[in-house]
Amino acid sequence: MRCDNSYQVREHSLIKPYNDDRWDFTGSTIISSTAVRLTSDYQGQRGAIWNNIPCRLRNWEMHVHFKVDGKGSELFGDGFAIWYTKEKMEMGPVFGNRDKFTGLAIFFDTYANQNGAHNHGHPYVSAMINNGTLSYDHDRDGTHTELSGCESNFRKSRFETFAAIRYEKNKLTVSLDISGRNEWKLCFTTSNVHLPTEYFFGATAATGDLSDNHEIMSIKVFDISEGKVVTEDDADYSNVVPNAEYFAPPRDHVDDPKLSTLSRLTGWKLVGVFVLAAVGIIVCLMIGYILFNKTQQTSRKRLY
Ligand SMILES: [Ca+2]
Repeated sequence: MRCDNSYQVREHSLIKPYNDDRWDFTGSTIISSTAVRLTSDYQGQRGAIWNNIPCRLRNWEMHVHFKVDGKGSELFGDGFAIWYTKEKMEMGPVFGNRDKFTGLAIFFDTYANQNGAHNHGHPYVSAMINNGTLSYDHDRDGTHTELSGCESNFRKSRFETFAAIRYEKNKLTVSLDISGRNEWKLCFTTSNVHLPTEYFFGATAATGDLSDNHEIMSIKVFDISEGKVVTEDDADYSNVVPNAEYFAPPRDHVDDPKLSTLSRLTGWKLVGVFVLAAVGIIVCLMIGYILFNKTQQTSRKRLY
C-alpha cells in the first residue's frame, strides 16, 4: 500500500536537501546532499535526527527510505531505530537513543548479540512499546520486551530499501520493500497497541565495537484518517499511556556456543589480549634464561 502523496504531512516529513528547521540533528549525524548519515563505518558512534513538531495525527503511516552498509562482511553493527516517543534528542545506549523511553520503537538490528536468547536470525526488525519503565536489553537483542518482529536481509541490499510503519485504529503494521519490486512485504501486524498523540518522530543509530554506515534518505509521514475532521470521539488522545496487550513470550537466557570470547573482542580489547599474551611470553623467556644461566654456572664449577 503506497500512500497518496496528497496526504503527506510535510511538517513530519524529511526530504532532500534536509535543511529543515523542523528537524534537529545530533551526535555523529552528517548531512550530505543525498542522505542523512546517522553513523559512519567507525566504532563508537551515536547519531540522531528528531522531528520537533509533535504529531497530532490519530492514524498515520510513515515511509522510511534507508540504507545500511559497510566494509564488514562477517562482523558489523549495531543497527538503527525509528521512534515515536515522548522524549527526543536524548542520546543513550538503545541504538543511540535513551533507555526507558516512552512510546514506540522499531529496531533494525543487524548484529546478533545473543543467538541463544531467541530463535531468529539477523538482521531483524522488531517493535517495542514502552511506558518509560522498561529497559531494552541490548545483550539479548531486546527479545524479552519485543512486541513482534521479522527477519529481513536489508543490509547491503542491491536494491533501495524502504520500511512502512502504519498505525491505524490501534493496529501497528510494519512492512518492508527491500527487493526492488516496488511492493510492500508484511513484516508483522499486531493489534491493541495504544499510543497517544503529541509524541515525536525520530531516527537514531549506533555503532559499538562493530560498525556500519546507517543512512536515512527520506522520511515521509502520511495522514491516513483521509482528511477526516477531528470529532468528539477523538477528543484527547494526548494522555494515553503507551501499552500493548500482546508481547512475544519471554525466553530464557542461553549462552551462544558458536561465538567464542575471542571472536567477540575487537579494537582495544583485542590489543589488550595480545599485550597480556606478549608480557606472559617475555616473563617465561626471562625465567628460562635465568634458570639456563644457573645451570651453566653449576656445570662450569664442576670442571674445577
Ligand atoms: Ca543486536
